[in-house]
Amino acid sequence: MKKCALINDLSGFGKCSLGVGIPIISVLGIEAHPIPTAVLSNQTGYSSFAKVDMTEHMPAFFSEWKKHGFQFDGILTGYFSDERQIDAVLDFIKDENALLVVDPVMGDSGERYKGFSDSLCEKIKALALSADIITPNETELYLMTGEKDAEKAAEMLLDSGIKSVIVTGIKKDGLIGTAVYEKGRHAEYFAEYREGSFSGTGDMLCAVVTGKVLAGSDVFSAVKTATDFISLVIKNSNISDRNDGVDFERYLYKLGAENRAE
Ligand code: PXL
Repeated sequence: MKKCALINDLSGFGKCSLGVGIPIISVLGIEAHPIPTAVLSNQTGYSSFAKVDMTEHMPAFFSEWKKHGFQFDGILTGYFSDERQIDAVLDFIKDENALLVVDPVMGDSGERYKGFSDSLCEKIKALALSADIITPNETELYLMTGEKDAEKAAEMLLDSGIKSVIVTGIKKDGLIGTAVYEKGRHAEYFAEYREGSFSGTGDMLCAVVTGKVLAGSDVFSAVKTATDFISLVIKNSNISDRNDGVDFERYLYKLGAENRAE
């Protein structure tokens, strides 16, 4: 089976990051191998949380993986809380020949997330520039390029060698969508918009895209599957607090059905 390393936080409440990445990658028929960047009682959107930072442990975890000769077809990265975590990842990927998907988690709605310093954002950008696929939202696209026009920003990133730039959370005419830019090809996929933003849906998008691409899809159809899946989940979720996340578990079987082994 194909193997994907998932480098992200583990939040015990507020379905997101590894909590959604592991089941989604698994149901798509790809082995999920997590390394947590942090372990949290609950994600940081709630009014308080407890956190164990994994920065000091990550190099040893990667060394063990190397020592055992574990090899990966894909590597998906998400939330980082410390620049040294990214140094550890950059060191790990230098002799891996894997598809690298980077969700450059830095901010949203025009603002950086709490605790994301200039130097951390620069490191995230450096990692993203070595990726095959990135999944920024519009704020992160701007933070990466300083360019307000999405198409021009995506072009700049493609010129630096990224193969696919997937821009999430684009709102247009009461719809919400995802744009995909590759050299010479561009498409947008829209779905019904439900007011609000919901924890973990960005993490779901990059997990679906990574899993589908590793399973053999092209990036455009992978993004269409991801957009349709998230739209279906949001529409059918009973949400009282946006921090809790969405009810994706009930629809995992749909992703699985597309990839069922005979
Ligand atoms: O993508 C959602 C997410 C993931 N991980 C952590 C978070 C959040 C959202 O706030 O705090 C730690």
